[in-house]
Amino acid sequence: MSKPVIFILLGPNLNMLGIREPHIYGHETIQDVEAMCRKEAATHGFDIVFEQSNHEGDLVTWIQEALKNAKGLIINAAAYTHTSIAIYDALKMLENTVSIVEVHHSNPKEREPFRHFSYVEPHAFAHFAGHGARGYIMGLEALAERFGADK
Ligand code: CA2
Repeated sequence: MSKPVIFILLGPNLNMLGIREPHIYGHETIQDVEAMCRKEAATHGFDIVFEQSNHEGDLVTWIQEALKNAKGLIINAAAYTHTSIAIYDALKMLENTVSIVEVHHSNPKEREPFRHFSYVEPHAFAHFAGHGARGYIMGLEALAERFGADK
């Protein structure tokens, strides 16, 4: 039987992880994050698609692809979390089909007021914020637990 596919999508500026502002976003680079996710995914028998883009449309396209191919989707939409109706609409299409987890390295709710609202939040069954790169691992664990409960 084929392995469940999990999309892990990262939004704008997260390609700079580990290079700038490590006190906010942690010391791991995006390559480190991908390697951590691949290792964790393997322990749960998941295949992962790991993507980062600085462009809103790329994220929308990958969310649409997840509808065809994925069982779970972990998303850190970065600044688009707080602005993107396009991402809100795309995630809405996954409702009842793909399980969504929202991840943030920092905790946006404890930062500037403009970060307090999330267009991703209503679509996600689990949220991990303020745990740095470990948030993605927590997301994979949450998906594994959810799918285990499906059996
Ligand atoms: O805490 C998070 O993960 C955020 O999604 C990060 C976004 C921010 O707009 C959200 O409010 C919270 C910003 C991503 C910026 O990424 C950088 C990474 C390294 C260095 C500089 C920026």
